[in-house]
Amino acid sequence: MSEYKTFSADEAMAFADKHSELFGDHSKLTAKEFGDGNLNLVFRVENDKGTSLIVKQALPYARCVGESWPLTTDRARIEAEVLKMHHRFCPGHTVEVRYFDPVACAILMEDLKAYRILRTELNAGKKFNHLAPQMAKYLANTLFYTSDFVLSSEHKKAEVARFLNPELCLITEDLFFTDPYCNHERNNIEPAILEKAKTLWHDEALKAEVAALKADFLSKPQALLHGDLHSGSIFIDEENCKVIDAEFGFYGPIGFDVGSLLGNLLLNYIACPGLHQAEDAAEQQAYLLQQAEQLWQHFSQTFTELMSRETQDPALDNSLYQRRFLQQVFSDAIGYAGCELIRRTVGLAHVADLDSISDAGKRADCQRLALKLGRELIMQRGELSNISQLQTLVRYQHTS
Ligand code: SR1
Ligand code: MG
Repeated sequence: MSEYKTFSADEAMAFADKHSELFGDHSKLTAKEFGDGNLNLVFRVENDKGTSLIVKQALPYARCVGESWPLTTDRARIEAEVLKMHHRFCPGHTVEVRYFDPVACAILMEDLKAYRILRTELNAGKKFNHLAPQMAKYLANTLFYTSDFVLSSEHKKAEVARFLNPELCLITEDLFFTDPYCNHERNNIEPAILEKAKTLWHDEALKAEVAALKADFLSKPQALLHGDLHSGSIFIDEENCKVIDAEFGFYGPIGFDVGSLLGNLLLNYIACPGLHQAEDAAEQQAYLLQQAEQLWQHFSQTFTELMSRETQDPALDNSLYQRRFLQQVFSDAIGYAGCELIRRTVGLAHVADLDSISDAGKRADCQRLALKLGRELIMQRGELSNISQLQTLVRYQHTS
C-alpha cells in the first residue's frame, strides 16, 4: 500500500502527468516548486508549449514555522472539497480542481499563471473595477447555496461534519481572537508600536467584543466558508478574479468570509500613505473605499434576491427574518474585518501591505492606525447600520 511522501519536483511532474490528459508528450515536461505561502508545497508542471497545471501538496507541518508545528495533511481534502463545492456554485470565480489524491494529500488544479496575486497588485497601486462585483457574486453564491436556506436539515448536518477542520480552525481561533490580546510568544510586534499593542492586552471592553466574535466563529455554522479570504487568496487579471487556497474552509459565520475580504481592502487603504506618493495614495484610498462599498452592496443585493427566490425551508422564507439575518451578517463582517486589521498588525502572520512600507516612521503610523481602526470596527459593529456609515468611520480615523 502506498503512503504519504513529500513530492520532489520530478514526483510532482509524474503525478500531474498521470492524472491529466492535458500534456500529451510527457518527455517534454518540467516542474518547479515556487510556493511562498505559509503552509504547503506548490509546483508548476509545464510542457514545452506552455500548457501548465499546479500541484499543491500539504506538508505535515506549517511551512512558515517548520517541523516543530505539525499540521494535519487532511487539510488538502478540505481544500479540494471546498473548492469543488464553491466551483459548483460560482465556477467563474473559483479555481478549478482537476484531481485530488487523498494518500499524497495533493491537488492537481488549474494554473492561473496569466493572473496576478491581488495583494501584490493593490500594493503596486493597481485598480480593478471588476474586483468588488465579482467577489460579491462569489461570496453570495457560495455562502447562500451551502446554507440552511437551501440545504435540508439532515444534509446540512452531514456537510458540517464533513468539513469540521478542527486543526486549521484552531489556528484561526488562536491567531485571530486570542494571541493579539495577550503577550503571546507567537506575536510579531515591531518595537515602535509595542506600547500601543500592549493596550490591547488590557482593554477589557474590546476583549469582551472579541470574545463574542470568537464564540460565533466557534458555534455559528451558517455556511461553507472559504475560511481565509485575504487578498493573497485571490488571483486577478484585467477582466476576472478567481479564488484559491481554501484549506481553512469549514461551516462558520457568513460574516467571517465577507469581513476577511473587507478587512484586507481596509488594510491596503491604511497602508496607502506608506506605499504611495500623497496624490496617488488619496486616489487609491478612494478606489478602495468604493470597492468596499460595492462589495457589500452587490453581496447584500444578490444574497437578498437568492433568499427571496430560492429559500427551501418554509420557516426561513420570511422577508422580515431575512432582512434581520443580513443586518447581522453586516455587523459580524465589520467585527471580523476589525479582527483582521489587528491580527495582521501584531499577530504571527503579517501582510506585505504594511510590512513592505520602507519608511519606519510611516510604517509605525500605519500600524497604529490599523490597531485603532480595528478596535473601532469591533466596538461599533452593532451601531453601524449601512456601508456608508462604515466609509465615514474609516475616513475620519486618525492616529492619536
Ligand atoms: C500558520 S498559518 C498563518 C496564516 O496563514 C494563512 O494564510 C492564514 O491566514 C493563517 O492565519
Ligand atoms: Mg493560504
